[in-house]
Amino acid sequence: MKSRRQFIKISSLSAAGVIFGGGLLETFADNLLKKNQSFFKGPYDFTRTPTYCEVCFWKCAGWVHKDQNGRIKKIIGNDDDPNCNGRFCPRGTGGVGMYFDEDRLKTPLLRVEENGEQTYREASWDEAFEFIASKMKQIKKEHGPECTALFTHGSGGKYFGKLLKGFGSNNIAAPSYAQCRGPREVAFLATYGQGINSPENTDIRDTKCLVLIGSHLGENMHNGQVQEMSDAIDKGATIITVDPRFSTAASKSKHWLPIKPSTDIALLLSWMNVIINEGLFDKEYIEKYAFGFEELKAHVQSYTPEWAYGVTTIKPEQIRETAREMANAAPAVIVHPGRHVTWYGDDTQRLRAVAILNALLGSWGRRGGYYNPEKATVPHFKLPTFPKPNKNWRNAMGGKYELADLALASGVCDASIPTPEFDCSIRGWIVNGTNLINTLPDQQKTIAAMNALDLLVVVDTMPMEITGYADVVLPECTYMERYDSLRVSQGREPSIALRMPAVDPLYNTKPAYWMARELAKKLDLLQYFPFENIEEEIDWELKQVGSSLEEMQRIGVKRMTREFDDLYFGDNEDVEFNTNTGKIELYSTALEEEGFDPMPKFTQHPEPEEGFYRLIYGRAPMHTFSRTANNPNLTDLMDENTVWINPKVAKEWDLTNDQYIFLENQDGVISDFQIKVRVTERIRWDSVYMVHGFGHTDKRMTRAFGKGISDTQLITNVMVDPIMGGTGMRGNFVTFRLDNKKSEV
Ligand SMILES: Nc1nc2c(c(=O)[nH]1)N[C@H]1C(S)=C(S)[C@@H](COP(=O)(O)OP(=O)(O)OC[C@H]3O[C@@H](n4cnc5c(=O)[nH]c(N)nc54)[C@H](O)[C@@H]3O)O[C@H]1N2
Ligand SMILES: Nc1nc2c(c(=O)[nH]1)N[C@H]1C(S)=C(S)[C@@H](COP(=O)(O)OP(=O)(O)OC[C@H]3O[C@@H](n4cnc5c(=O)[nH]c(N)nc54)[C@H](O)[C@@H]3O)O[C@H]1N2
Ligand code: SF4
Ligand SMILES: [Mo]
Repeated sequence: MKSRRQFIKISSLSAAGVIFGGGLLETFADNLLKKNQSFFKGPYDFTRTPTYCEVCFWKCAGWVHKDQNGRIKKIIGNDDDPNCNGRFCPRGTGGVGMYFDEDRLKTPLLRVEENGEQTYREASWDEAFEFIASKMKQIKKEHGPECTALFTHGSGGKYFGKLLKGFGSNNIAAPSYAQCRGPREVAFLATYGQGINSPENTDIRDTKCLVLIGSHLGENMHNGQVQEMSDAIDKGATIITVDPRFSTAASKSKHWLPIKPSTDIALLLSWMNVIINEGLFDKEYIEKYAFGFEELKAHVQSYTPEWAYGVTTIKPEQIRETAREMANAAPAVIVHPGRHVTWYGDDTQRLRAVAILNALLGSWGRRGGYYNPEKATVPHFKLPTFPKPNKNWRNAMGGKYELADLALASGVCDASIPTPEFDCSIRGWIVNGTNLINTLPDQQKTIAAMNALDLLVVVDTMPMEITGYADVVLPECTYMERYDSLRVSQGREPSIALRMPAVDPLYNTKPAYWMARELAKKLDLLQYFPFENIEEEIDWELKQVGSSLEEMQRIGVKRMTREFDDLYFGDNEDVEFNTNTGKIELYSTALEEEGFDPMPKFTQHPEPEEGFYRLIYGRAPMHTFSRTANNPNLTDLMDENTVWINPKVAKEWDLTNDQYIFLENQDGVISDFQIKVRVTERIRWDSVYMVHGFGHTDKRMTRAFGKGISDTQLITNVMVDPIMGGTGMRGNFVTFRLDNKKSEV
């Protein structure tokens, strides 16, 4: 028998720091040393310096360790950090590979034409900034400052955001909203008047029953959650996993419900049916806190387990048994809200169903359910008021997506494509730390938008696909080589963490803060960057909360005490929810006002035609999206994705393990590269599965180029959520091409 601990590889794989610290790193370090003699000089004589991880957005705080020569050896977790409890996940441990990656961007690049061909030439920082500033001024003059936009996913977004707001635009979007958790935030806001945010306020540590709908914790390596799930399992919690694939989480579950993809709302509604009709809901809680129970009760009557069986393929007994299991554990039960929830376009309604189910079980505000998080208040230095933009991307949306509480990356992209109906004329993009080509679905649309631009600036650390479309490429140094703004996390208790450079930046790379400030100088916007450098700004902020840069350099993480004693609701406590009715809205008045269903309904989605299979995707424990695909340490652990195919299907197609094939989608798009077949019972016969982030097309990434295939390339059908504009990406179907695609072209 495998020990349950084996699944959560965080603690054991952290020791992999030692493995990385051996041969591979050493070779890289020595090669670098030969090429770049100054690389371990610098003012930092600490042998360990604090940082927080930038490999994913859990932002674990840790220590970068160096040897006596000042060479980076490893990164390990900071014991005081509530996000990681001293343990990094494999990606965080392997993060040092981002620093050592010899394919990194090394110097600013400018697009030029040579002999009628477009190419890049190396440029000085001043030349690059001069070019950007003059283009931005031109856009401002011809179209208005609002015709610029920022796409960002990562620390630098704060500084470029300030620059853009100062310039006069609020088109600032991150893919972590409309391509990720947006529908969840809107659904929980509509229900509880409060979003989930990050890190999620799920009290997994103390739960007795955790229901995972798609959320593939264990492959989704969001650190604190995975650790808590492991602890909960050790304490005997029941795990129920709903997934068409036998995920790692499913393998640790008492119940695996291999649902037919796209039918989750049916299951959720029938669970409500059982819980209400069998009287298993939390009567006092519903009476005291909820609005619209009678309407909900009437609404779910037709959604019986027998009905749901026909839709979901999950047996009625299993639906009843799992519903009872949840109610037994209540209120210490979590129907997990998920994170990447943009699946089928009705995602806000699916997440509403999740939120309502939690309310019936009385888990919101209860130990083992959802706790009330707190965040430290760290004041920012008061800046002059930003100019008020006269328009933004929303003007191109014709009044749609009013309930989106953040900008849509896909919306800004759409608003950049001139159309006869509406020319929003966004003409300039700054793209910081997001590989839009692999991040936004419908690549052709992204490319069309970029082709219409007058200016495309890309700030990145690696020569990712997106850099190949830029007019100017600005190479950022990695997170181990820079300061960034303080990490101010929400949690059971508030905490702040510092990131400081462990070493000087390699090559001619610079931090985003410096870039934004230099650009501000050229655009006469220095009033928004009153501090000469980021250290001064951080020190000022820290002093407002009784700490200092000097203290944080020593401790890395500061845990604060909660201001309010309201982690959970008190017994029978009166609670005012931030909704129209002041109650938990089982029946949403806000959705009704906007013309949407006040309670979630099931709608049937298209199914694959004969010979096609639904394309579903997810994460691997050792990679983050496409950002780690060239990381020497992590490619060592996994260097390509595979396509999971059910044995029944493999037999029909005569496919065998490890065979390489092309995939073709419903719109005739054929993958650029081939993918290795993995025949496995762990996937339903109507779907195929792959890990997102592979199939890179830029040759400058020598380890990632041509390895595996890109799910994004095959996502041409986008199911847009009418409520908030999220881009549902799981309505795509693929078939197999066993021929050699190239010989046909
Ligand atoms: N290692 C690693 N961890 C990560 C990340 C990473 O890149 N690498 N990224 C982080 C980020 S930003 C996010 S948003 C999260 C995403 O991670 P989650 O929010 O946990 O995952 P999802 O993308 O919702 O779900 C992927 C799972 O959904 C299943 N699935 C597919 N279709 C359906 C369906 O119709 N119904 C059901 N019930 N299940 C279905 C797939 O089989 C797969 O197991 O992961 C985070 N953690
Ligand atoms: N097809 C498909 N699309 C998806 C998803 C999916 O599963 N499948 N997942 C969605 C989700 S949940 C999310 S959150 C988004 C994630 O979307 P992104 O965050 O855009 O994902 P990445 O592909 O990792 O792109 C990150 C980029 O940042 C660069 N980078 C890394 N470190 C730094 C740094 O320190 N500074 C700078 N300036 N750049 C840096 C990397 O080199 C890379 O180009 O994608 C969404 N899109
Ligand atoms: S979960 Fe892993 S990759 Fe994400 S921040 Fe933490 S250590 Fe880094
Ligand atoms: Mo995400």
